[in-house]
Amino acid sequence: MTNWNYQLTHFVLSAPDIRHLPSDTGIEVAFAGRSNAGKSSALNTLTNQKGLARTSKTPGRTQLINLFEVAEDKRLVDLPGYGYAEVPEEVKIKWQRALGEYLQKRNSLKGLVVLMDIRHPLKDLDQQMVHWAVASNIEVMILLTKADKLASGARKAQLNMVREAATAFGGNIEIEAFSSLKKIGVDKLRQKLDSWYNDIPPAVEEEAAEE
Ligand SMILES: Nc1nc2c(ncn2[C@@H]2O[C@H](COP(=O)(O)OP(=O)(O)O)[C@@H](O)[C@H]2O)c(=O)[nH]1
Ligand SMILES: [Mg+2]
Repeated sequence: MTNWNYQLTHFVLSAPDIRHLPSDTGIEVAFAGRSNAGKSSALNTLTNQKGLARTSKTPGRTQLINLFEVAEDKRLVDLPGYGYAEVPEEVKIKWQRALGEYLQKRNSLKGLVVLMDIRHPLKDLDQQMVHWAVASNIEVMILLTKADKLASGARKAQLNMVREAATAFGGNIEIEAFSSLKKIGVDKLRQKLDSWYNDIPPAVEEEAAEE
């Protein structure tokens, strides 16, 4: 199995919508989450590049789809954050539809990383994203971001709670605590991306052993 060098990731283009993405070949992994969930920070941490994906203290600023290349035909996609209160309802609905279409129709989309603030996980739109992905046979990893904001006991409790709740989605979803600030969960994320880019099928969940 190749261990991809995420440090070599470079920006390719920004697209106003999914129709403007480049050709649908190779393997694509998308990052999704509410505005301010820590998506851009996670991409910067993953790639060890401070300014690769812009981070902002003002939520909702990035309305473009940003596309990056890890290696030839291995892409990362930073989707616009959802759930930003000040975006007009009409725009929100349009974007949600486009997002659903992207998940359903993009052949190269292999995996979806859904980022949620560990203190406020599994909001409606987070759940919808995971549902869509599982229904479209796209593998999902959930990162509970800003894990540094919780003490280790509370962090584990949240992690267990979300792992328990996520069984309802089906589809063998890996869920990890993550912090860009404290570099928690970065190796887990890299391993998951490696497995997706190497096109390795997920481990089959074993039925409860007899003995
Ligand atoms: N404490 C802490 N703050 C973070 C972390 N990751 C991101 N943030 C902060 O959360 C805010 C939003 O981060 P950003 O990456 O721009 O979120 P995005 O909107 O999902 O791309 C910024 O103020 C970041 O500094 C983290 O791991 N720990
Ligand atoms: Mg961002």
